[in-house]
Amino acid sequence: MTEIQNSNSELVTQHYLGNTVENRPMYYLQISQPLDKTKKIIWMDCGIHAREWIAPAFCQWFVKEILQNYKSDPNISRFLQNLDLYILPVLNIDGYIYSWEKDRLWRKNRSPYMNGTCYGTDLNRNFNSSWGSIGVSYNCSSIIFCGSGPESEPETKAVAQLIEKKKSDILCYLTIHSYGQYILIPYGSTTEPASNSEELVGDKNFGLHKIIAKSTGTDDHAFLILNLQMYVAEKAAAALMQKYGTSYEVGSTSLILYSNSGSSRDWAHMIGIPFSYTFELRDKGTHGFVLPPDQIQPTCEETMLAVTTIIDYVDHK
Ligand code: ING
Ligand code: ZN
Repeated sequence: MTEIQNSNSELVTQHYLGNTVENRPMYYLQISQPLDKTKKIIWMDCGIHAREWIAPAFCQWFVKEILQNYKSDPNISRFLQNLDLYILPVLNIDGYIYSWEKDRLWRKNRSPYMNGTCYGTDLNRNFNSSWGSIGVSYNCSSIIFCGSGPESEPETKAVAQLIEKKKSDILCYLTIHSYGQYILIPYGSTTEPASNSEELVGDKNFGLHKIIAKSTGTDDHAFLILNLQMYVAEKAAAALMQKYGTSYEVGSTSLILYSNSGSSRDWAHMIGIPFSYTFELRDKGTHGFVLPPDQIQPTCEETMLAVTTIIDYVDHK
């Protein structure tokens, strides 16, 4: 990350975020052009779950693509005029390293519990969104252990503090996982539609992608709000499919999969970030977390189309 910053200093700044349980420093990259103007923010984190290796690979690919093409690609240069990109390539660094060195299928972070007799909190159950209520375990040996309280883990806290501080500028929160080929919208913790965001009111006359007005909170608006996040996700899935024919399913987490609480996606939307998505990258279970190397690049290429589609729509605000 330091190398990327040093060789692209007109565009990239590396920022410290906090330390992991095992005291490794966490950094994110800010991509801004020009560097000194305040703009709206797109946040993307990868690797909250250790074994989902294709996710950090995608964050790296994304940064590489932006740096390589921001001058020549009119699309990228246009959205960079209005938006800054904040990229956290590996959220769960300790777990990621553990999955390389000790246990390929490790998921959680590496915090010791019960006097070091069990390890790891599921960081995607540790956020302060209906924490501990559904789709979690209080047993520290479970892979969905939610921790001792909301934000009990330093990795969660580091991310939550930054997002909280910047939330009025963040238009879109993206969190990248594998696997299953889904684009998931809030909420995971309730089947109620995500309808609490004023900024998401769409107008049918503008084809639902223009964000034009403040919500009056009527049911009619709620309908439009729900469908705007869906609409953008559908566009993203369609763009992704153009590349290699890979098909993605789009929907609310609790409706199309299963319920969970304490996810970063739910939390980000709950604190007011208008667009919040979880990506579940390839595949659909043939190889699962152990995606063969020859699928890394095609997965990154197609996902790039989905993510830039979302950024484009959000930018049309
Ligand atoms: N999936 C996410 C998880 O934390 C999720 C997101 C939640 C998907 C609930 C479906 C239902 O479980 C993975 N793969 O980590
Ligand atoms: Zn995951």
